[in-house]
Amino acid sequence: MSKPNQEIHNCILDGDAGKTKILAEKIVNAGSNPTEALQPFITAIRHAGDLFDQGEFFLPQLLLSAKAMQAAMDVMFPSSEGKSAARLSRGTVIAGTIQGDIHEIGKNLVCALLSAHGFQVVDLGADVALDRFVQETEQHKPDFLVLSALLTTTMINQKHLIDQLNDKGIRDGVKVLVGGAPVTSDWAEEIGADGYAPDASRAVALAIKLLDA
Ligand code: B12
Repeated sequence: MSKPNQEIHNCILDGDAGKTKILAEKIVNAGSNPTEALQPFITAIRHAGDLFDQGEFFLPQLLLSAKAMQAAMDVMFPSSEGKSAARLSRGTVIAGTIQGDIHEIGKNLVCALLSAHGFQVVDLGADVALDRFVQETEQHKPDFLVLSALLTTTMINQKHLIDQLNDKGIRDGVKVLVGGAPVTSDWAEEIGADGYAPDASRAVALAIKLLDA
């Protein structure tokens, strides 16, 4: 691992949001592509998850690492609210992490990239109740629903939501994209989603492809 990447890794694992922010600012000021430059941060936060899994990291440490990760994202992908209103919207998106699940770093990244590519994104946040997704879909009729799940126990709520959209007769009016670490293309097919992508860049490519289809 090169030195700057090692520094990033250490800052995330130490949960040092202040230092992580400074590193992210340096990257932005150097004019690097933020999507590519974020990769070592993603590797580091996943490593924190592995350490947690192995019992070498406890929840408060994981939480600090997550805060440091979010600090980097805030610098590298500043909110594009307002900016997107000024330009032609490519399509409308309602996004959120599914009920029962508080992970939102990946979802935030997907939202940031969609927004950067001209989609108008309404981010409902994390642990979003299924009823809320249904209400927002009925009211705003978005082109896409972007549903994130990071827990094997909450993935099932992606299916429950699609079932509810079907019951309400509004499923055909919206394209449902699913993702998150435990989600696969097989799962997407099994629950009747319109698509799955393994990362934020491919989520954008998928949304563009589906709009053009
Ligand atoms: C950070 C983190 C946390 C943070 C979250 C902070 C936050 N604000 O988001 C905190 C500390 C709060 C946390 C809590 C918990 N966590 Co946690 N956490 C993680 C960790 C380390 C990283 C997740 C992350 O941010 N990854 C980086 C982002 C960039 O990647 P991503 O989320 O996968 O997103 C990318 C893609 O998946 C995709 N994507 C994401 N969403 C979508 C949506 C669509 C539509 C598309 C197309 C694509 C897409 O694009 C993203 C960008 O490229 C993972 C480990 C891991 N390997 O994933 C564990 C992990 C997910 N957590 C885990 C667990 C168990 C928990 C807790 C239950 C712990 C506990 N005992 O309380 C709680 C959850 C409580 C709850 N009800 O939700 C387990 C899950 C195990 C399982 N089988 O389900 C993991 C895998 C850790 C582990 N190895 O044990 N966690």
